[in-house]
Amino acid sequence: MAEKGVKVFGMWASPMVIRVEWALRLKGVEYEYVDEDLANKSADLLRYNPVTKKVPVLVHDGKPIAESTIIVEYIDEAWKGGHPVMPADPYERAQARFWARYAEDKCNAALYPIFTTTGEAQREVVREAQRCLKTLEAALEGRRFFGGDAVGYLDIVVGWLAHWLPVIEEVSGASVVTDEELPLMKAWFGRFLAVDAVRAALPDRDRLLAANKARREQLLSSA
Ligand SMILES: N[C@@H](CCC(=O)N[C@@H](CS)C(=O)NCC(=O)O)C(=O)O
Repeated sequence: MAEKGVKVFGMWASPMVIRVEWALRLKGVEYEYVDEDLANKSADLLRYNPVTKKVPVLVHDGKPIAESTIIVEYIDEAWKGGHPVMPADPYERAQARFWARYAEDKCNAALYPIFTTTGEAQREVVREAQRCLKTLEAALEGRRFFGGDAVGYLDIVVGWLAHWLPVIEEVSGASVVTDEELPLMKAWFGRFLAVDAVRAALPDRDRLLAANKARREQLLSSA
């Protein structure tokens, strides 16, 4: 008989895994969290996600689903009641997916090099990342959240920025999301992190800071 219940295979410092936890918490779904050592993946993870072998994986009544954004959409459809994640209107839904794709493809790619650069090279990378986030910020115009009056799909997809980016800024000495350059995004960081379901799943900041510091030192020394 298939295993019942909801399990999340994750890694505590992953900005992708937290999307799944946020969606489940917003829906009020109870789940078991399994933290993976990505250097030594469990047999369960490899069995549930033999294709990419990555986290997050959601296992619902024994059935596995991979890819964080796909999992978030699945959660919204599987638990229709409670907090709506996807916009009800098809056009709004398409817009949310468009911006999520833009953030994943363009902004994440623009942000990553901040972590691995220093000096003038880093300043140029920061300017490019700010241009990208400025474009994304347009989706916040006149709204409390990307989802409107409440947290929605796009908030969940880009929400990691609110907790992880200040850590990356501190570790790398760069300033990206400032009141001067990205005022709407900066204000949204505060509003998003104040939501109970969001706050409850955040990894400890000091632990995240230490892990990112060690990672940057390792990347810089092997460059
Ligand atoms: N596009 C995937 C990315 C997932 C991903 O990159 N997961 C990382 C942790 S943040 C991972 O499992 N890395 C281990 C590996 O690549 O083997 C998603 O959104 O779920």
